[in-house]
Amino acid sequence: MSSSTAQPTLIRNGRIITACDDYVADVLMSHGLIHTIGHNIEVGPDVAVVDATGLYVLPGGVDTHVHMENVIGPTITCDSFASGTRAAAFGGTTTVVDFALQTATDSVLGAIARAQRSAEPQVSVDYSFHVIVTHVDDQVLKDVHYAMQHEGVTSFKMFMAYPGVMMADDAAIFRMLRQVGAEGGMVALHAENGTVIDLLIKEALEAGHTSPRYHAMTRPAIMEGEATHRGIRLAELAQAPIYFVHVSSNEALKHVVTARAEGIPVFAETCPHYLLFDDSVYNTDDFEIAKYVMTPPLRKPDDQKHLWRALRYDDLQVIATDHCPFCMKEGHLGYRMQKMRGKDDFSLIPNGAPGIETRMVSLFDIGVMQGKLSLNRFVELIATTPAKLFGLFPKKGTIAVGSDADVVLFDPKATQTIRAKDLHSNCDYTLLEGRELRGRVEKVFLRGNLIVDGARWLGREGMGKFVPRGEVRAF
Ligand code: DUC
Ligand code: ZN
Ligand code: ZN
Repeated sequence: MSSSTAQPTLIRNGRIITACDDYVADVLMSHGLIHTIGHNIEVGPDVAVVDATGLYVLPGGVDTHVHMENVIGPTITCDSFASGTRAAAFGGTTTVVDFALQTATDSVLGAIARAQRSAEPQVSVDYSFHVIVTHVDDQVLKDVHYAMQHEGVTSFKMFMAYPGVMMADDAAIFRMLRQVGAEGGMVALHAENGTVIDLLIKEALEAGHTSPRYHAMTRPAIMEGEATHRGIRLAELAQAPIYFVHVSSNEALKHVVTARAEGIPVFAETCPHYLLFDDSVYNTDDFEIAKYVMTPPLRKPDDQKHLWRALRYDDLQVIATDHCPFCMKEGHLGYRMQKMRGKDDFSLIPNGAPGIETRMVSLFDIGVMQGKLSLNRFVELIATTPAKLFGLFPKKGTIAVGSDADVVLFDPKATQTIRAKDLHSNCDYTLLEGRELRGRVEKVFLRGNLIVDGARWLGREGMGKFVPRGEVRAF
């Protein structure tokens, strides 16, 4: 099944919601693209017709922060590109941007090639990569130039945390910002003061504090704030746009807000878990809370209040999942020593949690249904702006004539109870176990191909296409 062989399909009478539109119309999809939008479109018998009365017609979600088969320290995220992208599709996401890791022995271009080899035969939604750059020299900058000009990879992630593993120093980050910004791309930063955090971890362990709650206590929000401020100043000097991944706290956010008010092109995402949960989950020594060991950790209810405000008023522009799944159960699907690796030492728990399949529905429930986000803003945050910031728009992220026919039919009246056993990730838990949510993804089209139909999987491994990306569209 390829985009050109998908049967033309007419979606009849749905309520089309984009970042700026809200109206009832028909959508004709043909040759993988949105062909026509109008009223009472007439079609012949060769066109499949889907009645979408009472349903929302949304652009396929764009999730620009996911980790499939990512080697993180001594372990690997438990979703393959196959399981992770299938889960994405069931959650209404039709484009993902994963990561290609530059290792000490690998070049930037080698990292892209390696990630491509793993992803290509397996993915069932469209995809791209940010390259994680861990060291910078003249050759790396040449490769970055080549990747941007010839490989359609226009974003790069760098870490201010994890010294000795992923952390890049300020000069390296500055060099990348200067070059990538000048060429129209984006540097995404993980902002935490890594060396101070490592000291706090060492001191906690020396004091005999081994339980997962110390993960949160050794990664204080003020160190997220410090690094965010430093990253902004580096971007300002480099005259480059900058994007902060997984903003969790007001300590970080307040620097983003100030910088934006000063006219500095600073952009930022938060993730559903920072809106759904707070740090009260860490008030126990039970190892079960290793489920919530992600970086940054969950913060206070007051931080959530600030995140919601920023989402409404555009100080945060994206909600991405940071889907970074590790199993709790030893041996689940053959995965050994994932979260259990840190049973006696919280610093060994791999950092991350699943979430790729529940982003759209959980944000519809806690955002739209609870009156915190308009429908248009919801679409903007999960599809349109991530597509713009990472060079995918208008091919992805909206419903418009000529855009890819990536379309979700969403039932706003349905309810569902989330259970890990019903989800499609390899992960053996969901943070939302037992939670009742309003809204449900009913059908998902990828370039006009129906890949999800209720509980039925109609997609195919390898049908996802690599999407060469263009320049950042920040304004
Ligand atoms: N940062 C991420 O973005 N993902 C997983 C772990 C981390 O520290
Ligand atoms: Zn990170
Ligand atoms: Zn991540």
